[in-house]
Amino acid sequence: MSTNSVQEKLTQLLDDAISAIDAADNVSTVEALRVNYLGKKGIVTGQLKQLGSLPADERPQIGRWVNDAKRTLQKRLSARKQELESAARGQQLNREVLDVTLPGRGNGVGGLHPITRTLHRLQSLFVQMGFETAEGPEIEDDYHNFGALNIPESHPSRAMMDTFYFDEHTLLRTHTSPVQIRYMEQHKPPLRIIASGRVFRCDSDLTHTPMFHQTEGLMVDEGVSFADLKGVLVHFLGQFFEDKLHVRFRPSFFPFTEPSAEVDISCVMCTGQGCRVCKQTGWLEVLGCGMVHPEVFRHVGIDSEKYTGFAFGLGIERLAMLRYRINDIRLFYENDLRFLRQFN
Ligand code: 2NM
Repeated sequence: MSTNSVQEKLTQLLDDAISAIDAADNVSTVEALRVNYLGKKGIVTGQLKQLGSLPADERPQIGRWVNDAKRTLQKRLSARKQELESAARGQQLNREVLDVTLPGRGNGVGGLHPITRTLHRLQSLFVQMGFETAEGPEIEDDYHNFGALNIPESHPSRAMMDTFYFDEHTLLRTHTSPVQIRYMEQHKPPLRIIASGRVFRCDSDLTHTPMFHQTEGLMVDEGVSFADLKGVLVHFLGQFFEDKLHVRFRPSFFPFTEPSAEVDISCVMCTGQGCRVCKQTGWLEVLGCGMVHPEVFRHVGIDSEKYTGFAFGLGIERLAMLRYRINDIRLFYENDLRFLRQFN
């Protein structure tokens, strides 16, 4: 073979190799080409091995060409490998891009439940009038929930239908009055307390849930009269609802007070004109009250010849519904954030 044709063959080999290297689109293809051309059994390596069989005068020239070709391929291979590696790195960096100037997600700020807000508002108003707060157990005995309050065995509120019983004498309190009973058992007059908390009744519809919240108030001293009761409640209702509102006392009956009354306010929705909420009467019933029955005082060891007292009870849910204009009591307990966020 003439040196010319050897040179042509090498040039052709180099051209093919370079096109293949340039066309390689990943590092492992480049590596495969390196093995194919420059590896131990590679094409260029084969050419070098054949040098020995060439005539001695052609060997240096052809040897130089083959070595040149080998170096050219080495450079080309490592350049292409670097190109591909840096392109891959660039792509990875693009994928992992992190814009540190973006605003954070922020911490959601919680808020108090509308029932809690209503309770706090109510407590603050009574504390301003000198009342202290008292608490008691949610699981009660029938004596503190009924007997001490002069509620007879036959009273409808004792019926299985309304009361959750654990056993014959143990139940979930149906009102917060047992807190007042326990307080009077342990304290001597003068007394001025409110008791708030969960109460339970077996009842559920648009306006009733089996658990709801009540606040009851109690004031006992020498000379406490129905006028004191009216003064405290009219002041409280005016403060609580802010608007100018009318208050009326209607005679009523409770086993634990005598006389007893129910208290209405002029409708906060229609200001007394008559609407669906007040059933066209212009009035809304908001609480029950009365002068503590001597029989209740007898049970707790307070001398009813010396002391008189008034008591009242109201539902927190009902006050919250009127204040925030909510028409379904169940919204309070569904924990729908769209509802709850409106009170923040
Ligand atoms: C009401 C209405 C009227 C009341 C009475 C007492 C106690 F313990 F002093 F006798 N606590 N709460 C009372 C009075 C509750 O709720 C509508």
